Amino acid sequence: MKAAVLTEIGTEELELRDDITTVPPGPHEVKIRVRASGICHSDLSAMDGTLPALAPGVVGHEGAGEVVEIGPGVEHLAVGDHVTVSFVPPCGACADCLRGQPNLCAVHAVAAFTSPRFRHGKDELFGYAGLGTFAEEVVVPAAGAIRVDDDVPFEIAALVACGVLTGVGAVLNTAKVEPGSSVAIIGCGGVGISVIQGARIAGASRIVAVDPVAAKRDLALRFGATHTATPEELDELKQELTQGAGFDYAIDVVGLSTTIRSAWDQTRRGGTVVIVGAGKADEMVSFSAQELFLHDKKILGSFYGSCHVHRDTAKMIEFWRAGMLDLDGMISKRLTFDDVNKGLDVLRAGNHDLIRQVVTIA
Ligand code: CXF
Ligand code: ZN
Repeated sequence: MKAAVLTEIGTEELELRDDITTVPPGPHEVKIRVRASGICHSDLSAMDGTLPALAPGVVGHEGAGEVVEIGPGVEHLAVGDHVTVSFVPPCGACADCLRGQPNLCAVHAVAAFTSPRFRHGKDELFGYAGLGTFAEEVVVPAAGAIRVDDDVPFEIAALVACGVLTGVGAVLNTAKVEPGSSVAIIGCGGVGISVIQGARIAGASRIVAVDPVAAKRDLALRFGATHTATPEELDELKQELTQGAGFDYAIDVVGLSTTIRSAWDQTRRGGTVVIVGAGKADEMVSFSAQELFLHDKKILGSFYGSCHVHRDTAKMIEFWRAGMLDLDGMISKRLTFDDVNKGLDVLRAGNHDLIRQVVTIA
């Protein structure tokens, strides 16, 4: 089958091969025919070493498709089911799952991340984040295949699997934004736009979209932002909208020390700073000991939108059906498998007006 292979960390171009196979589905695993996969910034971060990844491997982690084979012991899925795939399949029984934080479940995620999922002749390949959705088929833990209704287009379902759960989840689950509040969002890519939509769903009255790229600020307005600013203009807007006090919430969707520090600076005393951006392991951010206690701000990390993936995938689809979440509008471009590298290049360039590029696979 076809698969886009990262031969080595640091390589910019994926090798498009047509002679890759998956491992066979083992107990409690399923094989999925991938139909669509979003190109997420974390795929680039895997390729350039910003986020941990193993090579050689197949990249892609925001996908949806159809169940084609069921391993022993799988009861809740059948061949033909439409599913999204999750990079954190909740085991349902570990301490994280039991305390209600299934987004932190390491049981399947670590195993899937570190054990080969594909083969090329005698060589074994990993699947990025335990997935590898830039391939015609993937084998995943059954707990990480999330059923969606047959009428949901695969492209729409794919977006939910990473960016939408991460962004909308950060607002509803992590920050628990209250109606009438003010929210600043720093970074307006696919996840940032999802945060903006989440803020609108939560009933925020002022939604400030911050991005250096004019085209992205314009897009943000279409998805619910009430105001926009470049990073340089943000202080003045804070002054104008909050009399200098700061926003109730500031959400970083970039993951740089400068943007995280800016999120802190833009938040009012007693407000909430949320870190969604997937930053580097050695990128350090400074806060003074005094400001940390004096300002009574809450700093919340948000991994995978603090989501309960089964509950919240269904919830995102309901928001979409109700016209509350514009997912169709987030798909800026449909690419074929052969254009995966082009899509990655466009995302790498950064100064574009695309929200999500979706690769339609088969
Ligand atoms: C990432 C986080 C690290 C594993 C892959 C997915 N999140 C969003 O892209
Ligand atoms: Zn992602």
